Amino acid sequence: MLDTPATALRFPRLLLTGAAGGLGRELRPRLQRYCEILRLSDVAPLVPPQAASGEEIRPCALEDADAMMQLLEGVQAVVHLGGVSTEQPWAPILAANVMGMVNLYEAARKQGTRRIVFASSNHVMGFYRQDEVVDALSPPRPDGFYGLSKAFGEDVAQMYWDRWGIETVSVRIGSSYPEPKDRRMLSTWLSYDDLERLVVAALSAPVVGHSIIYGTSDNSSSWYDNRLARHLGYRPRDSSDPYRATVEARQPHLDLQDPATLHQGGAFVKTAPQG
Ligand code: NAI
Ligand code: 15L
Repeated sequence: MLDTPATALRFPRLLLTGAAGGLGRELRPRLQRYCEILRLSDVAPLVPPQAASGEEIRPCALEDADAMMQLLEGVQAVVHLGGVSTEQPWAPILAANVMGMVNLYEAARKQGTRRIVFASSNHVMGFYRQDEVVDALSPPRPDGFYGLSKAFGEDVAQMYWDRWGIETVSVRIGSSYPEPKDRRMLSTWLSYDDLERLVVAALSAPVVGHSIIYGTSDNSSSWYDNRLARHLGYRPRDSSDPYRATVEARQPHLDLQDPATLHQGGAFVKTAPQG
């Protein structure tokens, strides 16, 4: 949690989807400072399950269009974390990440919601090699059904900006955990404090249209060029660098014949459940 709020921003009602998940649980207490009412939603039970002061809890499945329409009522902005977050068979990805995105944006359009922060993923770009640098204009190269669904989600965001003026920041999150777990995450790591800084920057920048930004901390090694997202004003303050020696000692040898070592998506490039 940041010592002081990153901005004076305060929405009357902000919706957080995926509130029961790893990042949702982390952002739940952090986002309360940026709104009068934080509406929390997920299909899974929240932890803790009861609403604190200034919170509303609205369980909802992303693929349920009617329920999503109700969920967006009275909401000015959304932090959309909900959905399948790993490589899975197509059916659950189709429901949560494909149908769910269209349901979210249709509801936003009809309920007058103006801005969405979409938790996209580095796996939109997973088949780029680790010796390549990508930016917001590089063509997507998804590494599986999951990455494909996030690429679709970004297209949904673009279409709703072009046709309906709903603003989105698609954040291609790297790896957001308490600390980097392996050599790859030295390049993809996003601390929780920087996650908060990035989400708040995405919510508070005056003009975003549909912007794409890579969500990482200020890591010395990186495959991402965020120069096209400078208007968001995101300044990471953490870095994977202090963890480098420990992580390298834990994983001293890399198999350069392994597609997971060569590609930005890591193990996701070879994890592809079918069906
Ligand atoms: P998570 O899997 O812990 O949380 C996702 C939440 O979405 C879960 O609580 C789940 O119950 C909910 N959900 C799944 N299907 C649903 C459905 N059909 N209807 C309603 N809710 C549903 O994932 P995590 O780590 O918290 O990530 C949050 C978001 O950020 C996800 O969209 C993920 O794809 C994205 N992301 C996360 C990264 C990370 O490093 N944690 C990296 C890149 C992207
Ligand atoms: C993601 O998109 C996943 O949601 C998360 O579980 C991590 O695996 C992350 O990417 C990553 O690439 O490390």
